[in-house]
Amino acid sequence: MKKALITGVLGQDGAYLSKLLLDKGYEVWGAFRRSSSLNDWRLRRLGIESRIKLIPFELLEFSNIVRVIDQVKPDEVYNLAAQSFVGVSFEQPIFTGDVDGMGVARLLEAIRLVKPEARFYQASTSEMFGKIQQPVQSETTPFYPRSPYGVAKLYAHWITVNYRESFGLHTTSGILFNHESPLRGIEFVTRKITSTFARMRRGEAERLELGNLDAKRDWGFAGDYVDGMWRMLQQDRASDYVLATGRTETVRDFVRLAGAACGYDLAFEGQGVDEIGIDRASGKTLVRVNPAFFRPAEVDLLVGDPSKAKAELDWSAQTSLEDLAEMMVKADLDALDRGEVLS
Ligand code: NDP
Ligand code: GDR
Repeated sequence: MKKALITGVLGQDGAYLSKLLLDKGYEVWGAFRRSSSLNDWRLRRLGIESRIKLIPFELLEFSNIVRVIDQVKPDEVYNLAAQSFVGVSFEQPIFTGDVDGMGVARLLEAIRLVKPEARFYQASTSEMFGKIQQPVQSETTPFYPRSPYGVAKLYAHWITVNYRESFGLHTTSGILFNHESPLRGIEFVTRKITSTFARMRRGEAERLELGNLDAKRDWGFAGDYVDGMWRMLQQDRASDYVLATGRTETVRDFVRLAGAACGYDLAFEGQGVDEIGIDRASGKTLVRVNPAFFRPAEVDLLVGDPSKAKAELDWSAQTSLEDLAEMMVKADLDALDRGEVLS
């Protein structure tokens, strides 16, 4: 039985990857950041909380990382832990750099010292492309990150490549474009949109306030993307791969799709901070722009080219954006109907 160590196991991807690996017969060790209460709602939602061996883990603490690697002796390590919110990284750049950048050096160094034959996956991101150098981004596109998060992740990407080239470790950097699901954190734009529309439908919210509606993202379903992570670590030779759908839409488009999935037919009027979204049936203004949600620097357009992953991993995204929006809205409505507070 193979042993996998998943850091960030209580996050969106950690939950889906745990389920995938358990279904494949792995022994799954879930490394989580200790807090006053265990926030394992995602594992419970997937019904897998009792099948994972949870182990406290902190990317800031080298001694803890060494002990965890020594105790688990994993065959595969998936490093999904991070301060993953781009907006927050502008307010917490040093912390973000320490966790998302140096944390990866700590983890790689611990693996090199204690279990160098373990295979390693690093959760890299399309945010590393940032200010667009090429209209479609692939593994060979130059990087130009636009946030402290993107900068920290770029360090993590290169240290992952460097440990492969310097020490012969089996290290892989998965450059993943945005992927969403009903388990997405509620501050990220897709889930903020679906959860707010669901709460509106149930009379719990009046309005959806957003920042930049023009940003374009390549959004896929997280359940598809964790399968790509696993496929990367099954390759004899480690390499780096983009996972993406190849389709890009604006935040406004996603608002329209999620609104439709919730029974709202939205028309947009006005421009910039004065733009509003009106429900055609009721005439009510449901969506407003709030400048507080704009970022100091924005990534305007992301669209990935997943052809290397298709050719070498036989991986492709399986879920359309329409289906994804519908799945997320439905899950939020169902959770409200069960009396849950959305988180
Ligand atoms: P989440 O934010 O849902 O999960 C990240 C997890 O990391 C959280 O459980 C968090 O713990 C944990 N964590 C944060 N800081 C530390 C720390 N110092 N030590 C240990 N654990 C820590 O992210 P996702 O699941 O969405 O993403 C997984 C990874 O993939 C992240 O690294 C993200 O940056 C990257 N990524 C995500 C993409 C996406 O679209 N989802 C796209 C590309 C890359 P806590 O619950 O305590 O906060
Ligand atoms: P992103 O995701 O920054 O791409 O990072 P997010 O959903 O936060 O933003 C996407 C785009 O939407 C715009 N936007 C808003 N964003 C949020 N969160 N809230 C708003 O109200 C809002 N209004 C408009 C943003 O400006 C942005 O352009 C995600 C994270 O999962 C990262 O960890 C990951 O690396 C990347 O995806 C790929």
